[in-house]
Amino acid sequence: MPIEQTLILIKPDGAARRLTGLAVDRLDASGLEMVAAKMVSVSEDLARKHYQDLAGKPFFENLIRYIRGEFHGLKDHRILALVYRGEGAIARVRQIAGATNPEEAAPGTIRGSFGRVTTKGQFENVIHASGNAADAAREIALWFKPAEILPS
Ligand code: IDP
Ligand code: MG
Repeated sequence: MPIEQTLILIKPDGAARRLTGLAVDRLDASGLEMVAAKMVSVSEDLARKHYQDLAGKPFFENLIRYIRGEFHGLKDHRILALVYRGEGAIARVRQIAGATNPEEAAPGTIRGSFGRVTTKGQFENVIHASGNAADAAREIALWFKPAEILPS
């Protein structure tokens, strides 16, 4: 298994429901290493770049509002961004996170335990985790400067 880095965001529903510590606890328990962390004010531009591959999906505009905390009253649109590093980190964090749709996420995963689909159909799935190596590289470069990530 190669050493990988992956981007994690604690989404606004996770922050609002005080699940940040719990998510970090599960990530730490995996043995992967936290190598970057900061609070980020999510601009419209950053949100759209982060989710650029989903532009055109019917849920896209709500997704941009969601990640900016507009449904959860986040002050200054701030969310916690993290980079974890370790063997097979991308797939392992995806497994800890669970499936995209919280109703389909396995019990015991973060999304399976704590996510929900609102009555309006909005997925509230607590965390973002990079989907593959290409996404991870692009997303980490988007959210972090190289100097903000601990060297290996
Ligand atoms: P992922 O977060 O598991 O990688 P993606 O397909 O990359 O899933 O979608 C990014 C985010 O867009 C999801 O985490 C979720 O917040 C939202 N999303 C994806 N599919 C749907 C949908 O069918 N309805 C509502 N929101 C969705
Ligand atoms: Mg994705």
